[in-house]
Amino acid sequence: MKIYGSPFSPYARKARVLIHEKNIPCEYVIEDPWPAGSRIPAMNPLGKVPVLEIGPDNYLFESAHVVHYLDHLGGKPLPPADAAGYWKSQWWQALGNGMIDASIARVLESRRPQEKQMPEKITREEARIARAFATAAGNYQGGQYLVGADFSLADLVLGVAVQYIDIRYPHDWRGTHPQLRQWFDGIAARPSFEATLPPGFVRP
Ligand SMILES: N[C@@H](CCC(=O)N[C@@H](CS)C(=O)NCC(=O)O)C(=O)O
Repeated sequence: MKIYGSPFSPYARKARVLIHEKNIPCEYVIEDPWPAGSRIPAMNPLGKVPVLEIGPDNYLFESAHVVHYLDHLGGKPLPPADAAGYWKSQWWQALGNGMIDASIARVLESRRPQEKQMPEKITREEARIARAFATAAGNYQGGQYLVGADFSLADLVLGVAVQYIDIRYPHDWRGTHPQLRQWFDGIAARPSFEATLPPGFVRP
């Protein structure tokens, strides 16, 4: 099995963190989706990473789908197993995925030539991110993990989202939501997070 991704992609990083957490035998292949000669569109018609190669000419794409597949390999998905916990975890994952989408949209807009940028688009994405942080802080109940007593996909997805914001949109969310910092520091220190950091990034 192979996972195709790029080192800064938070979508690919979700899969890479999970592969590390579950010790899944899977080769990491760095492939940039942006250049004209990229191999990604041949594997994923949408032209985006991550792509998971699960067999000859057999590819999965869309990070949520890839994460779901990896989590169910071997029949032992991460907890929580109970329905209430499962849906709570899904809620956190939706929040984290939305934060990633907003952060990417903000970055892409800010990389356009100055004269083509829409400041209101950047402001809108930043407002989305600020509301998501406030919602996360309001729903966090303390403790090491977001749902139940174990590391779950809720921690994985929100952790990747928050760290991507540290990388691409550094701002003082810790000052506004100090309780979230307590949770995040524990997640960011996990070997799976450390091992998948983009090159050159040093945790604040
Ligand atoms: N919804 C997709 C988004 C993936 C995505 O946008 N990946 C970015 C890298 S961070 C990409 O490959 N972009 C290339 C492009 O938009 O052409 C997912 O969750 O997998």
